[in-house]
Amino acid sequence: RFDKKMRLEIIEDKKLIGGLKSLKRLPCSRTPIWFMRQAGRYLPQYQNIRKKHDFLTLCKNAELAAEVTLQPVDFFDLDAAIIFSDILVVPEAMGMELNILESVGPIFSSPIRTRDQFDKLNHFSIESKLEYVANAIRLVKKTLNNKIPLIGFSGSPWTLMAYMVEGEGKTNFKYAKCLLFENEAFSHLILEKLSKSIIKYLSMQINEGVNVVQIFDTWGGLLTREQYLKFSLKYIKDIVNELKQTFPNIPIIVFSKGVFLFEEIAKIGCDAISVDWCVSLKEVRKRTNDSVSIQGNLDPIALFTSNERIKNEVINILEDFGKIKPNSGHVFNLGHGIIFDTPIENVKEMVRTVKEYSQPYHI
Ligand code: 1CP
Repeated sequence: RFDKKMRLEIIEDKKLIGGLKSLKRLPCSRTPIWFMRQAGRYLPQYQNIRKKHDFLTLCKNAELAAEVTLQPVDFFDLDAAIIFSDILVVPEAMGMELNILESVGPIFSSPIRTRDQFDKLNHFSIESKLEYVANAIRLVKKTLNNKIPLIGFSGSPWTLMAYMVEGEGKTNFKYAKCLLFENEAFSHLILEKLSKSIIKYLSMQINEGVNVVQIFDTWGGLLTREQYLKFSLKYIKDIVNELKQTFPNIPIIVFSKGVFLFEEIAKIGCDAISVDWCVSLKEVRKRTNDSVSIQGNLDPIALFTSNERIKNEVINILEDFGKIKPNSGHVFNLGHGIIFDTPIENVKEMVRTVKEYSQPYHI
């Protein structure tokens, strides 16, 4: 006998589209594929639009953001769309001036180094500032018509703090890391406030229709084990707990790049762990005991090699994960974002190989 909530969950599961089944560790006919930064500069279609508008304009214009979101989905026939935006729109909405410079990457002109600077930020109502993301989500959802899931996302509190304190990405994050070493109380205050904003932001995305959320903890791997648990994973866990209370059916993917504490991550209640190419999927699977789905993990550089090599590397990853038993799940992905000059023919080869060769791994 099932109670009402369980019955609803089962009905929900019946309606699930491919990629969502994998994230929920339900049987599916082949391994789904989508990839980090699938919308972007390696696509000529994106370049065409980007020539006319700068990056933040693209993010803030719902029609353009929706169009760019759908470009890779249509072109490669992918199993999920990822809403076009950036993790840094959250600090931008809090009042930090953001510039995304060609070849340099994102820069905040006035990084946060003091309590006074931090207090001046907007810690409330960032949802209204980020309404453009809601508008883009609504547009994309309409076009997708529930054929494939839409993935929403946010940076983790630590990764956003790293950019906010440092001011830019291409560094060793010495200001941000020194703050963790030297002023724990202030660090926790920042992380606490960011967590609250992220919960609101992701809740808004889910209410607008995203089917999955991913938390990008790109800079988790810069921390010691103890720091990672205390300053990064703790806050990701708070976010997961809070979201699960309101949205128990929305899968949550956690990507802590360069962090190998898979047992600890699997325990926070997320549905999937995204991993980079430095680990074996078999090992991650064994260590997490199939309690989460696993996303990964082709090295984006592999996409600069020959078609034959790409095919071999993709098959190696499918083989490394092994047979998908009931209660296990694999989503094929890159181990990090696709590189801006990746040849699109090679991306096609990766997608084709996953679709053609993954079926026998599903019983
Ligand atoms: O298709 C998709 O995946 C959606 C688009 C997306 C996502 C998920 C973009 C567009 N950015 C992100 C996430 C993001 N942004 C992360 C987490 C994932 C990861 O580690 O790659 C991070 C760390 C950022 C920060 C950021 N924004 C960078 C990283 C490099 C650095 O120097 O720190 C860069 C280059 C940006 C700008 C950006 N964001 C997205 C695009 C397409 C671009 C390039 C802008 C352009 O068109 O010139």
